[in-house]
Amino acid sequence: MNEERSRGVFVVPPWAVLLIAVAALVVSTAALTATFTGRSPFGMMSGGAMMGGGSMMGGSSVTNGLGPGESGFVSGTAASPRVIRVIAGPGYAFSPSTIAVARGETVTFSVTTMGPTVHEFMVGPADAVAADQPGTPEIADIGMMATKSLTFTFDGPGPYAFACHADGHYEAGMRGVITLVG
Ligand SMILES: [Cu+2]
Repeated sequence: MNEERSRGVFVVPPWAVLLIAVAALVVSTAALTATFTGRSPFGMMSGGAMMGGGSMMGGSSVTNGLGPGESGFVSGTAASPRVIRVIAGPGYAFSPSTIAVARGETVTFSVTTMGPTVHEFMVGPADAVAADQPGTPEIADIGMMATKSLTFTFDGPGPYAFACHADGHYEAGMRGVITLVG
Protein backbone atom coordinates (compact mmCIF):
# COMPACT_ATOMS: atom_id res chain seq x y z
CA MET A 1 0.00 0.00 0.00
CA ASN A 2 2.76 2.36 0.94
CA GLU A 3 4.60 1.41 -2.14
CA GLU A 4 1.53 2.24 -4.24
CA ARG A 5 1.14 5.59 -2.54
CA SER A 6 4.78 6.40 -3.06
CA ARG A 7 4.22 5.92 -6.76
CA GLY A 8 1.42 8.47 -6.59
CA VAL A 9 -1.31 5.99 -7.47
CA PHE A 10 -4.28 6.21 -5.20
CA VAL A 11 -5.65 2.81 -4.45
CA VAL A 12 -8.62 2.47 -2.17
CA PRO A 13 -7.84 -0.25 0.35
CA PRO A 14 -10.33 -3.14 0.55
CA TRP A 15 -11.42 -2.23 4.07
CA ALA A 16 -12.38 1.25 2.87
CA VAL A 17 -14.48 -0.22 0.07
CA LEU A 18 -16.23 -2.39 2.60
CA LEU A 19 -16.76 0.55 4.92
CA ILE A 20 -18.24 2.65 2.14
CA ALA A 21 -20.49 -0.21 1.09
CA VAL A 22 -21.74 -0.68 4.63
CA ALA A 23 -22.28 3.04 5.05
CA ALA A 24 -24.20 3.20 1.79
CA LEU A 25 -26.34 0.29 2.88
CA VAL A 26 -27.12 1.93 6.21
CA VAL A 27 -28.02 5.20 4.53
CA SER A 28 -30.21 3.56 1.90
CA THR A 29 -31.93 1.43 4.51
CA ALA A 30 -32.61 4.50 6.60
CA ALA A 31 -33.94 6.33 3.58
CA LEU A 32 -36.14 3.41 2.68
CA THR A 33 -37.46 3.19 6.22
CA ALA A 34 -38.16 6.90 6.21
CA THR A 35 -40.01 6.53 2.93
CA PHE A 36 -42.15 3.75 4.29
CA THR A 37 -43.01 5.44 7.53
CA GLY A 38 -43.39 8.83 5.92
CA ARG A 39 -45.46 8.01 2.88
CA SER A 40 -46.85 4.59 3.47
CA PRO A 41 -50.42 4.42 4.66
CA PHE A 42 -49.18 1.89 7.17
CA GLY A 43 -47.19 4.55 8.87
CA MET A 44 -50.46 5.81 10.22
CA MET A 45 -51.42 2.49 11.66
CA SER A 46 -50.32 0.98 14.89
CA GLY A 47 -46.87 -0.45 14.70
CA GLY A 48 -47.88 -3.86 15.85
CA ALA A 49 -50.40 -4.38 13.11
CA MET A 50 -48.23 -2.74 10.52
CA MET A 51 -46.46 -5.74 9.17
CA GLY A 52 -48.58 -8.42 10.73
CA GLY A 53 -50.79 -8.82 7.73
CA GLY A 54 -47.92 -9.11 5.35
CA SER A 55 -46.29 -6.65 3.08
CA MET A 56 -47.80 -5.07 0.04
CA MET A 57 -44.81 -2.99 -0.81
CA GLY A 58 -43.93 -5.23 -3.69
CA GLY A 59 -47.03 -4.43 -5.66
CA SER A 60 -50.76 -4.68 -5.43
CA SER A 61 -50.91 -8.11 -3.90
CA VAL A 62 -52.26 -8.24 -0.41
CA THR A 63 -51.76 -10.90 2.17
CA ASN A 64 -53.97 -10.83 5.17
CA GLY A 65 -52.64 -13.61 7.31
CA LEU A 66 -54.72 -16.60 8.20
CA GLY A 67 -58.15 -17.00 6.69
CA PRO A 68 -61.20 -18.69 8.12
CA GLY A 69 -60.82 -22.45 8.24
CA GLU A 70 -57.04 -22.26 8.47
CA SER A 71 -55.33 -23.64 11.52
CA GLY A 72 -54.77 -20.90 14.07
CA PHE A 73 -57.31 -18.54 12.57
CA VAL A 74 -58.92 -16.17 15.06
CA SER A 75 -62.33 -14.86 14.15
CA GLY A 76 -62.94 -11.14 14.59
CA THR A 77 -65.33 -10.00 17.28
CA ALA A 78 -67.10 -6.74 17.98
CA ALA A 79 -64.57 -6.07 20.72
CA SER A 80 -61.66 -7.10 18.57
CA PRO A 81 -62.45 -7.00 14.87
CA ARG A 82 -60.20 -8.80 12.45
CA VAL A 83 -58.45 -6.28 10.25
CA ILE A 84 -58.48 -7.00 6.56
CA ARG A 85 -56.46 -4.78 4.29
CA VAL A 86 -57.87 -3.95 0.90
CA ILE A 87 -56.18 -2.02 -1.86
CA ALA A 88 -58.37 0.10 -4.11
CA GLY A 89 -56.82 0.64 -7.50
CA PRO A 90 -54.75 1.42 -9.38
CA GLY A 91 -57.41 1.12 -12.01
CA TYR A 92 -60.90 -0.05 -11.23
CA ALA A 93 -60.19 -3.06 -9.09
CA PHE A 94 -59.83 -4.15 -5.51
CA SER A 95 -57.10 -6.38 -4.23
CA PRO A 96 -58.03 -8.87 -2.99
CA SER A 97 -61.25 -9.16 -4.95
CA THR A 98 -62.46 -12.17 -3.00
CA ILE A 99 -62.43 -12.07 0.78
CA ALA A 100 -63.28 -14.97 3.06
CA VAL A 101 -64.88 -14.17 6.39
CA ALA A 102 -66.12 -16.45 9.11
CA ARG A 103 -69.86 -16.48 9.52
CA GLY A 104 -70.79 -14.02 12.25
CA GLU A 105 -67.42 -12.39 12.55
CA THR A 106 -66.71 -8.69 12.79
CA VAL A 107 -64.21 -7.33 10.32
CA THR A 108 -62.56 -3.96 9.99
CA PHE A 109 -61.76 -3.27 6.37
CA SER A 110 -58.77 -1.01 6.07
CA VAL A 111 -58.97 0.36 2.57
CA THR A 112 -56.06 2.11 0.92
CA THR A 113 -56.17 3.78 -2.46
CA MET A 114 -53.25 3.26 -4.77
CA GLY A 115 -53.05 5.60 -7.71
CA PRO A 116 -54.57 9.02 -8.32
CA THR A 117 -58.21 7.98 -8.63
CA VAL A 118 -60.46 8.54 -5.62
CA HIS A 119 -62.41 5.46 -4.58
CA GLU A 120 -65.18 4.34 -2.27
CA PHE A 121 -65.74 1.12 -0.41
CA MET A 122 -69.19 -0.26 0.29
CA VAL A 123 -69.81 -3.58 1.99
CA GLY A 124 -73.00 -5.40 2.88
CA PRO A 125 -75.66 -7.70 1.47
CA ALA A 126 -74.83 -8.35 -2.16
CA ASP A 127 -78.10 -7.01 -3.55
CA ALA A 128 -77.81 -3.78 -1.57
CA VAL A 129 -74.22 -3.32 -2.67
CA ALA A 130 -75.08 -3.99 -6.30
CA ALA A 131 -77.89 -1.44 -6.15
CA ASP A 132 -75.83 1.15 -4.26
CA GLN A 133 -78.68 1.15 -1.79
CA PRO A 134 -78.67 4.08 0.62
CA GLY A 135 -77.84 3.03 4.15
CA THR A 136 -75.42 0.35 3.09
CA PRO A 137 -72.17 0.77 5.05
CA GLU A 138 -69.71 2.77 2.98
CA ILE A 139 -66.61 4.85 3.18
CA ALA A 140 -66.14 7.47 0.50
CA ASP A 141 -63.52 9.84 -0.83
CA ILE A 142 -60.54 7.60 -0.27
CA GLY A 143 -57.84 9.59 -2.01
CA MET A 144 -54.44 8.52 -3.21
CA MET A 145 -52.44 6.73 -0.51
CA ALA A 146 -55.15 7.47 2.02
CA THR A 147 -56.54 4.73 4.23
CA LYS A 148 -60.03 4.64 5.66
CA SER A 149 -61.63 1.95 7.74
CA LEU A 150 -65.08 0.45 7.99
CA THR A 151 -66.19 -2.19 10.47
CA PHE A 152 -68.90 -4.66 9.57
CA THR A 153 -70.37 -7.72 11.23
CA PHE A 154 -71.31 -10.58 8.95
CA ASP A 155 -74.16 -11.89 11.07
CA GLY A 156 -76.75 -12.23 8.32
CA PRO A 157 -77.41 -15.06 5.88
CA GLY A 158 -75.44 -13.51 3.03
CA PRO A 159 -74.50 -13.39 0.28
CA TYR A 160 -72.29 -10.38 0.88
CA ALA A 161 -70.26 -8.27 -1.47
CA PHE A 162 -68.25 -5.09 -1.64
CA ALA A 163 -67.91 -2.45 -4.31
CA CYS A 164 -66.83 1.03 -5.27
CA HIS A 165 -69.64 3.27 -6.41
CA ALA A 166 -67.61 6.25 -7.50
CA ASP A 167 -68.92 7.31 -10.90
CA GLY A 168 -68.51 4.48 -13.38
CA HIS A 169 -66.26 2.37 -11.19
CA TYR A 170 -68.76 -0.37 -10.39
CA GLU A 171 -69.64 -0.64 -14.06
CA ALA A 172 -65.93 -0.89 -14.82
CA GLY A 173 -65.76 -3.91 -12.56
CA MET A 174 -64.72 -2.41 -9.26
CA ARG A 175 -66.39 -4.94 -7.02
CA GLY A 176 -65.58 -7.94 -4.90
CA VAL A 177 -67.09 -11.00 -3.35
CA ILE A 178 -67.30 -11.97 0.30
CA THR A 179 -67.14 -15.69 0.91
CA LEU A 180 -68.85 -16.80 4.12
CA VAL A 181 -67.06 -19.66 5.80
CA GLY A 182 -68.62 -21.85 8.46
CU1 LIG B 1 -63.38 3.20 -7.37
